[in-house]
Amino acid sequence: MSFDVISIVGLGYIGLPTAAAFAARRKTVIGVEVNRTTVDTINRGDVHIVEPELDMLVRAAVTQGYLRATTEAEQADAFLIAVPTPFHDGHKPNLTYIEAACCAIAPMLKAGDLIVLESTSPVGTTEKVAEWLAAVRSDLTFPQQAGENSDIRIAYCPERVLPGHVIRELVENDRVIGGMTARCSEAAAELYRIFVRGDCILTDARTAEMCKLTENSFRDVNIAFANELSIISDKLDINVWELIRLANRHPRVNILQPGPGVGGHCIAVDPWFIVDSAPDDSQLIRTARNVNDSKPGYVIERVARAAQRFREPVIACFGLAFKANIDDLRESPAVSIVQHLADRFPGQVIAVEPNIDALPPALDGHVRLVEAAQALAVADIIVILVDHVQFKRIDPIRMQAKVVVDTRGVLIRG
Ligand code: SAJ
Repeated sequence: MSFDVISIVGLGYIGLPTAAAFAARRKTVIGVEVNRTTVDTINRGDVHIVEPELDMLVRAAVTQGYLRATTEAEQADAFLIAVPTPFHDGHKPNLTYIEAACCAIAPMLKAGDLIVLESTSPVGTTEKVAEWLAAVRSDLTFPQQAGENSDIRIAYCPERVLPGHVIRELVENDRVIGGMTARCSEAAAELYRIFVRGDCILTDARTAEMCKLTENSFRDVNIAFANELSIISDKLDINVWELIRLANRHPRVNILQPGPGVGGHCIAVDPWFIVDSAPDDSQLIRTARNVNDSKPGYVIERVARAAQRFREPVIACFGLAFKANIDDLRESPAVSIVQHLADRFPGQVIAVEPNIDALPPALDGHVRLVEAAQALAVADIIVILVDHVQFKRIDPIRMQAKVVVDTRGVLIRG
């Protein structure tokens, strides 16, 4: 198969780096994006998201004419869907963005085209994609109708890249590729081999969908275990960081780190897709989600207890991002903790976040954003919410006279 023109639908955290990766291999890439401002930004050679090296790659791709963004789908040889899959109330997966992407590309399809879904999705979504497309294009055959001989090939291939390392991981990570038929898998593998240096491992669509959900649920359950240990250790007067370090010296134990809760748009969301598919059988996965979601409340209560010792303490919160060394505040447990503390202790909460210049709307007007030195000078209580490298460099002596609630073990782990 030859993929001369590749269309990426959704130019977000995954779609844009993927588009840039194909363009870097001198493929003509058409990015389809509903947000006009994003389209204009990319067509100027700029980027709308922060990710190391992405700006350089996009600028080169656009100026050399390999990448172009548009709001309307156009014909291509392969379509890659990378749109969000959030959940509705009650943790029900919301597939409306995927359905809209299918509606947009269906009129452009021709025999021989390949469609790959990358969005994290509940099991069975790839089959739905095939149904949505077939409903619009009765003139073409699809894998559920014609098997290996279908005009259109459809596969699922989850992204697995870690924010902050996207460009490297996009190329180096192995890819799990689940076609609706073996030919669909082969076609998708050929597409990814254009830039992927890791292995492309073939399976069926449902297994590939579940594989993505399993990876993130595994991490969530492991973090929940660490978070539960941290609460138990507080009660038993044990240092949880030392405890985990020692337990991990066992050759078959590898516990992750506790924190103030689990943030981001993947680990805190994806396990719910499994729970929704098999509610009666997902007890451990559901419990892990609840344990991690309850951790911010536990931290807030710890700070409130510490505050009882003071008349009007200044509470300095170190870190707002959802994890270390990034500027991403979305679904950040740190933001939610600071917001609750600011409600409870109005005028007394300050925040330090070296990776941003302005506070998010949820905190603006309620909290002051200050430099670390100022916070260290005025704070009575220090709450460490993110293990940014800048915080690890602070001399612990500067916190000695303060009450410190260290949710990330920064002072212990260094
Ligand atoms: N966290 C802890 N303790 C830990 C590790 C993480 O509390 O030991 C917290 C972080 O602080 C953060 C949250 O968990 O709030 C998630 O961070 P993360 O680094 O575990 O994961 P993400 O959301 O940045 O990226 C994950 C990755 N999945 C796995 O490692 C299995 C990434 O490979 C996926 O591509 C990504 O989800 C995704 O897009 O699904």
